[in-house]
Amino acid sequence: MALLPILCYPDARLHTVAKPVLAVDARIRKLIDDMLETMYEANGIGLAATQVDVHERVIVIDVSEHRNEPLVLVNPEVTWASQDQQVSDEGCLSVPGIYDEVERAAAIKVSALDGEGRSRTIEAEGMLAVCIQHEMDHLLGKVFVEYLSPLKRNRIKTKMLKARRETERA
Ligand code: K1U
Ligand code: ZN
Repeated sequence: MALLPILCYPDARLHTVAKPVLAVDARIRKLIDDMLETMYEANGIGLAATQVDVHERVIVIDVSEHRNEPLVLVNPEVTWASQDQQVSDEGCLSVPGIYDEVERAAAIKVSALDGEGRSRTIEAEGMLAVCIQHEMDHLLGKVFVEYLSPLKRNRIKTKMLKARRETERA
């Protein structure tokens, strides 16, 4: 397994639309293993392939208390979303240190392949529903800060660029 570098906002590569996975083969299984290791090491509850600069439809999630229930979704598609919305605080490993409220469907049904290429259907609500929608946005090239006002987004962009310059100087 290997730790993968995570792209940081603002980075044009985060806006790439991911392509469907054609086969869950050894290459994709290695990507999944590396993404899980990277997510756990970063203390995240999810990670999309886009964030590690791989533009294929793969996400990994673990919202369990003991961090021992990995969920792998390959080629995920939302088949149903509730009319009910919920507002939650979101963060993103690609936008470190920034948390803000986003409104999303409260419950969803998703079809996907698992890490072995088997079809499965997931019914999600609460944090799992939030996380799946956040990660699926990444696969469409969308970062959660795009739900915020242009003023907030520009402040975040400026803060991230300043932090990047300071890291480069150190
Ligand atoms: O970068 C990512 O896509 C992972 C992201 C997932 C996520 C967190 C919160 C709401 C929606 C999606 C994270 O794991 S950020 C770090 C984190 O563990 C966290 C942050 C805020 C609330 C809960 C967890
Ligand atoms: Zn994210």
